[in-house]
Amino acid sequence: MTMARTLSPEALTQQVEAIFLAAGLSPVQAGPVTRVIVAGERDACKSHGIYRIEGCLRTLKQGKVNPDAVPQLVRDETAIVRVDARGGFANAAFEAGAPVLAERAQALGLAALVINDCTHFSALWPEVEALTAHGLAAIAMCPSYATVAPTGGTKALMGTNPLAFGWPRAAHPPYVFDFATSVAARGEVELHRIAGKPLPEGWAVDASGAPTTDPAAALAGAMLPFGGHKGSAISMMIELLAGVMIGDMTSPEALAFLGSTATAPRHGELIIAFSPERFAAARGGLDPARAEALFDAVLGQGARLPSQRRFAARAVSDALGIRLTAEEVAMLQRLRDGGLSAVS
Ligand code: NDP
Ligand code: PYC
Repeated sequence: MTMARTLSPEALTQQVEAIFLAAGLSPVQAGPVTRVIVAGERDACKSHGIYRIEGCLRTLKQGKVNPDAVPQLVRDETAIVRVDARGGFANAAFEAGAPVLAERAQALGLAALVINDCTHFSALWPEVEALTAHGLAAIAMCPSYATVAPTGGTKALMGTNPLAFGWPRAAHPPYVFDFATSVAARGEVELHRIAGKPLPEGWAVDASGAPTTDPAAALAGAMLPFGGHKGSAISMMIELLAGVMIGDMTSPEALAFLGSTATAPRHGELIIAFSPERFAAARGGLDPARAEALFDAVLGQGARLPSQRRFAARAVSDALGIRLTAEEVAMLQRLRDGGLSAVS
């Protein structure tokens, strides 16, 4: 019988990378994909942790991702850094472009990284967090595939379109938020379906447009935007900036291209980095204490900062290891032993 286990982040990294390499991902692709999945599991972000391995393998099995892609960086002296992911996962493309994005943002005050032609399944907080480590503020966004109805409508049009923001802090972990512009990530709906749990009300409508708490009916219907018309508009902004503007697929186009939501979506991503020092230079320079006063005021009311739960989970994982359920241990074993043939 398989038992629950606790693994160090390093041990889990080895296991996950071995699964991807054995399944045929090149080291260029397997390393960054493994890093983002293990970071999600370590930080208790279950909707983008090891549960995503099977979806990545399915995407590979169905030939929807290029396992050998070597991201191609196009660098000039402008503020726009471009990486052609060449049909590989976004994570390798981000790792290829991030150092140049950081250097450009520090030199120019702001710069953007455009990733084109990537397969995207992951959380965005690792990316904005990586940029805060360079002393930069950052915004990241991408479309997905059409699974979310606009407010007032009932048919899937936009994606769950994540939006992440990071702000660097000298003496604390950065201020980071990262959320789907749907009420929750689609991965959360999947996890409710797998656990046999109903959804909270207000998350989704079924295929006929009626409200539903049944995860399967929600997956066949449409999710709803967060915050009504406001989330709906932000989601559309992401379609425009990180789809139309960067010359890549919008969520309905990504769904039409793939034909289903069974594999990870193919589209682009936009990441914008800002140098707070450069912006503040003409106004007497940056005073980070003013940002800290805002954060303290939040905490002073008994509220918490976004990512506070995540950083606390990370501290526990780093000190005590990552706790995996018996089902999760069995899933890793099944994928390690069976490779692509273990994936439906
Ligand atoms: P959540 O609603 O779980 O969390 C959103 C953010 O809000 C987090 O930064 C979280 O911090 C913070 N937060 C939650 N509760 C509070 C609170 N009470 N006070 C202050 N802050 C709070 O995320 P979603 O389900 O919307 O998204 C999950 C992930 O899915 C994201 O990482 C996103 O990037 C990813 N995603 C990826 C997509 C893709 O196409 N690649 C598509 C859609 C989503 P904390 O983590 O500390 O709880
Ligand atoms: O959880 O909504 C989601 C999602 C879509 C693509 C990757 N994650």
